[in-house]
Amino acid sequence: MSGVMQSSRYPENYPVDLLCQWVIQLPPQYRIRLEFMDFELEASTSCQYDFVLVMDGSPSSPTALGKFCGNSSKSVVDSRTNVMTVLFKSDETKTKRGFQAYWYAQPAIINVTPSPITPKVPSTEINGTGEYQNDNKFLPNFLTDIVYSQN
Ligand SMILES: [Ca+2]
Repeated sequence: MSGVMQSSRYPENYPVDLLCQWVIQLPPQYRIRLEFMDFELEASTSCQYDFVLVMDGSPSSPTALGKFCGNSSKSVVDSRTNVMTVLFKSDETKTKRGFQAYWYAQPAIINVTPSPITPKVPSTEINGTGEYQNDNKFLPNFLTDIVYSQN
């Protein structure tokens, strides 16, 4: 799963007074990586005129991941959920080339609470010298801490 998004009329200058929104929603076991390949918006100190706002989650309950303008975009933005919303706004003056970005799905890394492991009682044997030895067949705990979800 992947796709490309770009500003209106790219690579020609984008129009004024624009408000565009892209919502990428993937199955829950995926996360979204957004990579900007080209980025040129009107620059302003706090990106209040023209900007790209990348948000985690749906438009109704978003969390900001980054707001970009000018020539300086963070080149890669990763979502924390399976939904990413990208907003592009331009004001009434000054336009630039705009942006082009590529997004693709990545499998989520899910932290699973490890289920309790019943300790095995080490079996013992008596060797030739009469000493006890463990057979050391315990599962290492860390193997259950991280599960890579695959589908
Ligand atoms: Ca502008």
